[in-house]
Amino acid sequence: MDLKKLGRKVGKVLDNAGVANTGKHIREILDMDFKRLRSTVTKVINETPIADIHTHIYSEVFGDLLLWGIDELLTYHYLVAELFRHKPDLDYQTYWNMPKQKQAELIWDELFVKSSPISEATRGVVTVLAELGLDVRARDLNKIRSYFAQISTSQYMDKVFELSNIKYVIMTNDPFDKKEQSVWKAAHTDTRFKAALRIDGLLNNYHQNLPEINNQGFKITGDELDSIAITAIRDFLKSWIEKINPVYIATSLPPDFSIDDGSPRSKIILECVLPVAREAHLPFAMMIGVKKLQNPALQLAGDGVGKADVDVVAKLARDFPDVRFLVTMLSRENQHELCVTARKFKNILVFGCWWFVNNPSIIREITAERIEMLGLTMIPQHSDARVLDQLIYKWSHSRKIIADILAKKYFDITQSGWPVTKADIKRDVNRILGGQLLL
Ligand code: HDL
Ligand code: ZN
Repeated sequence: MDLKKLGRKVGKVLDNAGVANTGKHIREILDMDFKRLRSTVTKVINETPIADIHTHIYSEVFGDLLLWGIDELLTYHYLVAELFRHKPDLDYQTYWNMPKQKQAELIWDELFVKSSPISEATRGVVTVLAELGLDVRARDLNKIRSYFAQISTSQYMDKVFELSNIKYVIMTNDPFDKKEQSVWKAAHTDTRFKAALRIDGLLNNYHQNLPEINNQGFKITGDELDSIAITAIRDFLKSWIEKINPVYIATSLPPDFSIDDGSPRSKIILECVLPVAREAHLPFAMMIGVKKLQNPALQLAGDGVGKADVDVVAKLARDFPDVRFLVTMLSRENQHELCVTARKFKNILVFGCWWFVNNPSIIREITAERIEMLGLTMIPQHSDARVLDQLIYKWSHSRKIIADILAKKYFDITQSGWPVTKADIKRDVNRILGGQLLL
């Protein structure tokens, strides 16, 4: 007898025996075939307000650091890279010298009119326009522009947060960015935006940013990382933690990142960042595997990817058991090893499908192996949105994939008779996507 029939029989017997509700419960559970189960998981995921733990968007108070609207969507660096593949004869500097509107028109023409927008980044623009309810059949960019021209920044921000059902986003805040510095002098009150202290400038460009550290009042003379410098850098970090109240401290790191190479980066991580993070009870987020400016002519679009040594993550987690490490890696080849390493160290929290692995085919693979190895102790996704509107598509695309994988995993256990109720699914989804794991 198949499981469903058995479940109905058992349910009836229990009903007749007056065992309150159990029969109904069992029938409800066993009746949840995969389609029903998936639609329940999808509904729960869509209804769960998401904590988006890594983005490059800003609240309104940050002024023109906040990017939004169709021309910003079209000139997103992912699409710039794709434009040059469509127009290899286009000179890089000619493009960079164009006004943004002209850049957007060129990208629209090449990637959306003369070709089908089926790459993940072009598809994303189509998803945004569809979810805004815009008619794109005419493929008329100026008609689309007219929608954005008639809505204010704050109205649009409310709309984007509503459509994408985001609880809050965590920004990427750079202590070396002059524009940001002026903002932090005033109060910053939009609770939909939390801060992250991004210290690439300190770790990956220390000597270049030494003057700025001095300008901010943390006196370091000479290039040596002596005790005075170490103290000054700790104070620099503490002052920014005080100023912006970050959820975590973060940095990106190259594929060849090593912690025992005696470099300024290693010394600053070991003697400044981790002791300050421990004292402030802040996680340290390492985003590992980016080859900065592999093609400098592409500027922001010029970064590449490389396989990194996951042993460095294990060593740091082992040597600093009282510091929490958020880790995401850029190379698809690093994902399985990172999951295994996270099984060895409880202070590693794996998160997101970052950048070049933020594509449906790879999100699917990574999310399945993370659930299989880490269960519900990982954060499956962040958006990495650079343009406000991208919250809509990055989460619409990822929610569908995560719902499908989760449904399959729930279905597997229901097939073995394990009860999975809507309450279970809500609890689990809120845990991995609602920000609980970061608390
Ligand atoms: O270092 C990072 O945070 C990366 O996400 C880069 O900002 C990258 O340019 C990006 O936007 N990736 O999606
Ligand atoms: Zn990012």
